[in-house]
Amino acid sequence: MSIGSTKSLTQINDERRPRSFELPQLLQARTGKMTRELLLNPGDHGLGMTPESLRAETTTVAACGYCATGCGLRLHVRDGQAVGLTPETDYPVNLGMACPKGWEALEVLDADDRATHPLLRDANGELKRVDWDTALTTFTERLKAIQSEHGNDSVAFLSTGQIPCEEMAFLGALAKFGMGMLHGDGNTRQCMATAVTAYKESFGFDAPPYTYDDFQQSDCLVFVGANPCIGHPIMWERVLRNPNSPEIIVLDPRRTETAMAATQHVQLRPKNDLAILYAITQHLIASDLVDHEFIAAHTTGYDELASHVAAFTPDAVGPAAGISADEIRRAAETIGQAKAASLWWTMGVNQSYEGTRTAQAMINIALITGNIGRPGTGANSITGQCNAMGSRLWSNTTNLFGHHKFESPEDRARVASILGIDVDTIPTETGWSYDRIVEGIRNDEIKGLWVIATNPAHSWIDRGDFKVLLDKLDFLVVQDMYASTETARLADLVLPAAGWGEKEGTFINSERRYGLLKKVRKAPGEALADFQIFRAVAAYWGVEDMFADWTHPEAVFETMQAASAGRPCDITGIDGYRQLDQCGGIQWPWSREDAAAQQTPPQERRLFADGSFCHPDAKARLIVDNITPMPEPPDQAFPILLMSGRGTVSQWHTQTRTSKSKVLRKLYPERPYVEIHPTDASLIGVHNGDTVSVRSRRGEVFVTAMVTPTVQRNQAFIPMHYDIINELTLRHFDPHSRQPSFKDCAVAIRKA
Ligand SMILES: Nc1nc2c(c(=O)[nH]1)N[C@H]1C(S)=C(S)[C@@H](COP(=O)(O)OP(=O)(O)OC[C@H]3O[C@@H](n4cnc5c(=O)[nH]c(N)nc54)[C@H](O)[C@@H]3O)O[C@H]1N2
Ligand SMILES: Nc1nc2c(c(=O)[nH]1)N[C@H]1C(S)=C(S)[C@@H](COP(=O)(O)OP(=O)(O)OC[C@H]3O[C@@H](n4cnc5c(=O)[nH]c(N)nc54)[C@H](O)[C@@H]3O)O[C@H]1N2
Ligand code: SF4
Ligand SMILES: [Mo]
Repeated sequence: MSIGSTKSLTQINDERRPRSFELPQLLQARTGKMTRELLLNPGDHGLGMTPESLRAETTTVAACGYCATGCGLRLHVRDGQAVGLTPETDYPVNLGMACPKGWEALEVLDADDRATHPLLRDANGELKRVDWDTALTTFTERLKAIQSEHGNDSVAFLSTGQIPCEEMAFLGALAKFGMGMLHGDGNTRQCMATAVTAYKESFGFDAPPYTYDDFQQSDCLVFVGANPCIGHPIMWERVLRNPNSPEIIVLDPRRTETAMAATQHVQLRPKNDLAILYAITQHLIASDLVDHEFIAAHTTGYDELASHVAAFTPDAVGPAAGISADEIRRAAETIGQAKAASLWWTMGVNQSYEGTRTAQAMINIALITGNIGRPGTGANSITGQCNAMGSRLWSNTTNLFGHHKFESPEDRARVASILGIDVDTIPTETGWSYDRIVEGIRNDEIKGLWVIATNPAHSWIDRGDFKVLLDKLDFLVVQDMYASTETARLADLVLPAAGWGEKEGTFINSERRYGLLKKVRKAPGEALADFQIFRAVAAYWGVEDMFADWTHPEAVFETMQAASAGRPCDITGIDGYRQLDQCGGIQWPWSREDAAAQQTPPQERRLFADGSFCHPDAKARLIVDNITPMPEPPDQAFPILLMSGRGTVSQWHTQTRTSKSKVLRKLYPERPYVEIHPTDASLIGVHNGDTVSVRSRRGEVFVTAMVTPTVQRNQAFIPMHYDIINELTLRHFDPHSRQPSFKDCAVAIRKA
């Protein structure tokens, strides 16, 4: 059965569709071969429709562009434009379901504040419309001037988990190999860096082992710092389909929708996860609920683990963590006695100053109980953005293209030969992490910044400080779908980008599935796909020969396939976009050998079934560490611990997209609000709906009080979707992953 389309992607590819914006004729003369080709095929690169099909109606399936669930959406196309969509019933991810963001995905493309033309800040400090030639000439001249004055490394980029793999790959290769940058990172640092570091150290590779079927196969699911009812509602639907009446253990300081559905809600005091997980481990060992055979055959470090956790008895840990020792014992016994236990985590773990070790404490529990590689098991990090997984593999930031190492001469030589580039263009060290790039701006080491598909003036921790730093830059380029984002408004140059639905490529979802993004809409005005912008930049920068083969996304996909060969993420067996389309996406790995043995990839595949991990000795590492004190605990002046996170299913991050849908706007509170406990509210004379001041050592904001017992006493919660949130947050990071610890800072709340 072909899930992809009534009309296959390739058929659509072979035909033509109305032209998107065409780069002006004069570029042709200026920049040679590559741009000439852009001119001939603007915006299309093989996704066109014939005049006949313009009249015809057709449908085609594409992966959603919001969260990492990666639902398949069937797009209804008329006259070459998608006019509606429905969740795809046969897509293996969502089985006919979608959340409101998915349903409204087309609506937000028509917003009035779409970036439709390049904008350049003029002598009066105003952003004014310019043509692409001026934009790209200015981009090149300004950044080259900065590099020649301050060195190549004084220009950096911040990328994203929300553009297709092929675009990330292009950006990473262009910036680092073509433009000579050393430093580039992405918003995945805010999101997945902890999981990446934890997996790399424990398994030897950044390899989330699960498949969504595991939600249905477990008889014990443990969610730590995860609220899938709001963040991943369609994954949660899979939990609801679980026929085993599973135990659901939720560790969350708040009584979230997910916690309400749990059989055991461990309502801990924030940031006591590591101690509690060690106490669970201690009790598992003390009760002999561990799998000695698995431990001996497939892990190292068990003795150190056992002696490290010995002091973390449930009695010693419970009261200080705000829970009872019995709750810990019950959770441990439930996990230890389950036939198939799975442990899932998201931002309550990743965004923490000891997140890496906390994630590894979960990995340890899965390993010592033999809960890995079997249906319904795993230590499973749930991904956030639609293509955060792609960013982890292909963005050329924290690792060299395709999880190679910048530091390794063999890896550099391999990547250089696959890309057909001079090995000397590849940096010999990993560039700075996001926070270090930000410090680089403070120290005048970074003078030029190129921001693509992320909105850090809202989302970066302690954004008040960050916005001041952005002002220090000599040149800030922002490439976004919307010209109105907090960051775009601060830019010197805005490059207008096509968005989801207006271009093609692949996203990798949370269960390692490559899904297809399709072009079913024409981008507004002169907006170009990021892919095309990168091609044009390459041409203006004078490195188009280096990217001569990077003509269209599927060509880059083939290069990614070559780079993946023989690695844990091998995708050499995928028969191009056509097969991705037919199968409803394909999980990595799918090697040439896999494909030779079995024509069609099975739909639900998990890793480590053979107990063989990616370290040279094939064994997983059990890693433990000391507990770290909270950097800014509540005190008399700032007595409340502030958390932040997802507010509703209908809001996405900094709201550049979701606030543009009338339907979605009806589904969330317009004004920013803070959730506070009824007792705390009555102590300061605050009623539900009052305006309150929330003040931290960084800033003060005024929001509506939402008085609710879902938060505990002396704790509060503000959704991250309102730009005020990061006025308050404290700039601190996990030392191993450098991920910001967004969910803990001290505030004072009073009636305004
Ligand atoms: N609707 C919607 N869905 C989204 C997104 C969105 O913006 N909107 N964003 C996507 C992205 S990029 C991401 S990363 C995911 C995030 O998905 P989640 O991580 O599930 O969402 P959060 O609300 O950030 O955090 C999860 C929970 O961590 C809890 N928490 C806070 N501090 C602690 C602690 O110390 N310990 C524990 N155990 N828990 C704690 C919070 O109370 C919160 O309920 O969602 C994705 N899905
Ligand atoms: N306090 C607090 N802060 C947080 C968090 C938290 O829990 N608490 N969570 C953090 C997490 S997990 C995340 S992932 C980040 C998210 O933070 P951001 O990445 O800053 O948030 P988004 O709103 O998703 O920004 C994506 C931008 O890309 C643009 N865009 C979308 N598609 C395209 C495209 O195809 N091309 C181009 N060029 N642009 C496009 C959108 O218009 C938008 O401006 O926030 C982090 N910040
Ligand atoms: S759950 Fe995620 S992938 Fe599915 S429709 Fe909603 S936003 Fe899109
Ligand atoms: Mo995220």
